[in-house]
Amino acid sequence: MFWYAILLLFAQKVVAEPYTNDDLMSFVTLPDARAVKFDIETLDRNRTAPGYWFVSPYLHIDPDGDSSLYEQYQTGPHIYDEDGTLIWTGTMQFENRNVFDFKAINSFDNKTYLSMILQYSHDGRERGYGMILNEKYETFRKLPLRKDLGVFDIHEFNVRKDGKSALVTVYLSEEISLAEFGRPNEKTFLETGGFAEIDTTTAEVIYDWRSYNQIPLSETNEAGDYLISMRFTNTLYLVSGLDGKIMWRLNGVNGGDFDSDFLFSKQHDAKFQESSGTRHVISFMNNASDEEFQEETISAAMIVEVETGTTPMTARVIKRYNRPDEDLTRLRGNSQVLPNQNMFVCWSQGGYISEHSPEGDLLMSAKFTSPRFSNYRAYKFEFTGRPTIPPDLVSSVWGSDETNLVTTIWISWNGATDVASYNFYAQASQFDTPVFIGNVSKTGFESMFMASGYVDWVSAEAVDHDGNIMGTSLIQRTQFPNWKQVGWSGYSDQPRPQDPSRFLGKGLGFFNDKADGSSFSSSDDTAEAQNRKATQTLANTYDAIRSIGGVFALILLLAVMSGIMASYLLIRGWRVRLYQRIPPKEERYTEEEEPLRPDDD
Ligand SMILES: *[C@@H]1O[C@H](CO)[C@@H](O)[C@H](O)[C@H]1NC(C)=O
Ligand SMILES: *[C@@H]1O[C@H](CO)[C@@H](O)[C@H](O)[C@H]1NC(C)=O
Ligand SMILES: *[C@@H]1O[C@H](CO)[C@@H](O)[C@H](O)[C@H]1NC(C)=O
Ligand SMILES: CC(=O)N[C@H]1CO[C@H](CO)[C@@H](O)[C@@H]1O
Repeated sequence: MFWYAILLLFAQKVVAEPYTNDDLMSFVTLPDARAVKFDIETLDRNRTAPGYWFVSPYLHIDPDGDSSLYEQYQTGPHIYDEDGTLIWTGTMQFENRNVFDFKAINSFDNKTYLSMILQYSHDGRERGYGMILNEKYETFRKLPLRKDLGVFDIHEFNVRKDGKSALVTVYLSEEISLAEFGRPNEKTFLETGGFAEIDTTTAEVIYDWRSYNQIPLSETNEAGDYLISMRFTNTLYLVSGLDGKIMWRLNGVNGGDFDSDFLFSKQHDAKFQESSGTRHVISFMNNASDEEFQEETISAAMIVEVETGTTPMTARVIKRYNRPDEDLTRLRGNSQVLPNQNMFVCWSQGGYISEHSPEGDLLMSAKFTSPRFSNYRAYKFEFTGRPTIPPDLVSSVWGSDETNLVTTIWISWNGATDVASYNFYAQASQFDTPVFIGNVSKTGFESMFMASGYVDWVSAEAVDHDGNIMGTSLIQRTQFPNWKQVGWSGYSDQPRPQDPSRFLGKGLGFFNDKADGSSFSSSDDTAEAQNRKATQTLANTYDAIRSIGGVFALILLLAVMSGIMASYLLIRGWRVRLYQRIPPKEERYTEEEEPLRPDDD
């Protein structure tokens, strides 16, 4: 009995701390994807650099095994704007696989591409790839690592400026003899690190360097030498591109080869910022701690200047950007000097990122609302995304009788940057002309439009800031509930979709989330005026509560809406059930089947 009580207590404690899922965004238009939310703590819009955040949240650093439980996709490459609004999720494209070092690159034909490391698969069937995507999010290069170099390491996939080659880190288990330790007949396995330079067209290995150490990062300078950062020796090395010999050491066990005014430890992401003759400017992340030890109390992004032409050689710290919450980043992380000289830093755990002015002012800090996810590296880049897939649209209708039917349309366009607004159309049938039923500004990753009445064969256009049509959705049927179950009490057994052109003419109206009512036909008859007033109130209310977000807002909106409707329509027994049903693939119509021509009338 006693043990039973203890057990019960324990069970209750476990139950009392459940995982919630409101730390993830969800979308009507992309039901299979969830995206981490950002909690933005600091944002000085006037001084942050232009650009989007490039992040790749992961749950565990090693791939998770397969599960037969249904699970929405959550990890992989993502792009956000600086308000934390999702721009692109690649989680479905990369099947929830872990992705690392996701960034934008300008190494090919003057266009911006995306590069990343696709981690090896859990079942071992794939050994990982260096991926390069174009601005349509299509695969441009998929580069395997030569078999004898093991799996594609997650630390670095660095496409060189000319686009011809890329630097990758390599981890290998090598069997070595213990002869030099006085045991000539014994052998052991040693985990060794190194790097390889691979051809970005053929994946051929151009250069390959090994050490008996563990190497997180590398990059080369103009002289063709390689900068190596070893976190377990707290040292940066310059390795000759000619013979692989170590030319100098910065920091480390014996203090290195420099007269230096700073120390660092467990560093990550060392990069040449400038390199000319004997002077090098190097940025890196000084995390000052690892899982076991800590040497300082605060991690920092550092920029240091190294002079190799003097005797002794000198190393001076130029800038140091402390972690804003004054905590330690014990693993991973990176720093990026932005074109305007701001410093962008990823402190890794919990997706913590920050941006700093060159003077060291904190301009932005944000982290995932979810403590469950982390992010190895984050970057900020300007980018134009033009997906080939059309915008995703979902339309559904509800109501309790003919007087209060409402069609709700959800729209998103995964990866499209610069969308300003959406135009919506409905048709009387598959063969009728699309009729413009209204427009909304893009409000987030996903936008919503509501039309009074029951419209079907719905489609939308994405419009840019200059009014150009950027893309058109497929035509979707409006989903409807089981009318009996939601308490339908209209004249007919069940409602039928209305002809949107006749509809507009009669002034029954559609409403816009813009309060100017610009999409209404101008007639001064009283019913229309009343209708406009009502829908305008509704639109204003919708605007006001939109920022609250989520289901709560929707419920509130429904409550307000029923009040308004009751005031000018004869309402009997308003009973609304919110429902969503996503059409299975075969219910969707292809553009070839359904040419969509916007009607300007
Ligand atoms: C940002 O810039 C705008 C326009 O230059 C200015 O009106 C505003 O006061 C600035 N805000 C801050 C916080 O500096
Ligand atoms: C890239 O742009 C520059 C300047 O606009 C131009 O001179 C060059 O030919 C372009 N290169 C390619 C490959 O399009
Ligand atoms: C909707 O379209 C009208 C007419 O083209 C335009 O004046 C208005 O700005 C648009 N509204 C939005 C939110 O795009
Ligand atoms: C192991 C090691 O080098 N730790 C150093 C970390 O960095 C701080 C200063 O940046 C030094 O005080 C530690 O000795």
